[in-house]
Amino acid sequence: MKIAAIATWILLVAPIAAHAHGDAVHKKAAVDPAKAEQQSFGRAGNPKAVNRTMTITMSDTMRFSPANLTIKQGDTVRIVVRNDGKLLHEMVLGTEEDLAKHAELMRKFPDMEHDEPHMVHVQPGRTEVMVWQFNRPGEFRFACLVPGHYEAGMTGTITVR
Ligand SMILES: [Cu+2]
Repeated sequence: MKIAAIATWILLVAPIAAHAHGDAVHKKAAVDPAKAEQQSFGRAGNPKAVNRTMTITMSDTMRFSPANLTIKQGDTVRIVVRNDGKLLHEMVLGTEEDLAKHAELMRKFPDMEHDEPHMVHVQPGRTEVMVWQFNRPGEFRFACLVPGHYEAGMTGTITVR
């Protein structure tokens, strides 16, 4: 079961991650919104269509602030993610199930690198931005998947309605 999950990860996600690494992390805005992959929790947003900006801070107490977001369905949100800590943190959007699986992989492969439109890795003292369109209603999550952080409770909720 676990091996199958890893095999699935390697087959489906690794090529995408490798491809994404061809671009610099800071080029997230270069995602063509028309070709953005639809996820259950939304899709990469068009930076020109942003109608809301939110700032989320991350700290070494393993918390996001704010940790609970409510978003109107259809909004394209510029999410400004600031790392106030001294450790690397990241913000990854997803469903609870996606994030739990991903966290498990990160524990097994701590050096695994990945970059996709629904995540930002933020060095200490830095700020990164992602643009996401929440075009599907539901209850979603975000989390920091640096090994140990998710387990320490570094998660938040997103309600889209
Ligand atoms: Cu973290």
